[in-house]
Amino acid sequence: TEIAPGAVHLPDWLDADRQRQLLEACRVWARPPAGLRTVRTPGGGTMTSRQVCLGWHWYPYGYARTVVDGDGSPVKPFPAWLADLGRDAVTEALGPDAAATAPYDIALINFYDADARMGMHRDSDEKSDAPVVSLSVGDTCVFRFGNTESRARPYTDVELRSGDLFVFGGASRLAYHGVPRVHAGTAPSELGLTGRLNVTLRVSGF
Ligand code: MD5
Ligand code: FE
Repeated sequence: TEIAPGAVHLPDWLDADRQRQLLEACRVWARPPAGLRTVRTPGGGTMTSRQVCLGWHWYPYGYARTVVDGDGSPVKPFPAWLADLGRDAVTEALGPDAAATAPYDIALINFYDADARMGMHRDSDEKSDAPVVSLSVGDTCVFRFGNTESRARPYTDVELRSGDLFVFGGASRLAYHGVPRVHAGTAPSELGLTGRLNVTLRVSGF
């Protein structure tokens, strides 16, 4: 389903086995060093999702090769199979021309518990304008897709469920977006996950 130009939602894109595999990989990546951390913003705020990065480390607001705002460790490597997954996702959602970018080399992985939210923001710290690939596992959330002008209306609320793929390219790449709520207890029970996991794949352009 095209939600806006360049913004395509493919429900149930990862089958149960691939959701389990992605979750298991995230559990390993979450371990220290350079594991799951709480992100603090320059204004003194705290993000309510917790994050781990692969390839490049994101901090508010830039990228580094070490966990500059955490334990200082080198960032974990970005595996080749995630680059393949990113390219396959863009090919299916937007076609081969959109997928002909530099290889995917960043993963930002956010864990949301029942109370976590993500405020309206734009992803503008990457130098490449390649589409962002979003994969969801676990609890269903409300994803708010906004406009490129401001955090305010108009926006469209979409439910993202376990296994869903969302690709944000073209005119939607710099749209404001956020996660106003997570529906606790909606994860497929066989995953054994309390909360929501979102994996975003990006091209740095660095
Ligand atoms: C999430 N994560 O559901 C979302 C999915 C993040 C983040 O926002 O920064 O980790 S990715 C949503 C996204 C990325 C790039 C562009 C747009 C949406 N967009 O144009 O709406 O945890
Ligand atoms: Fe974002």
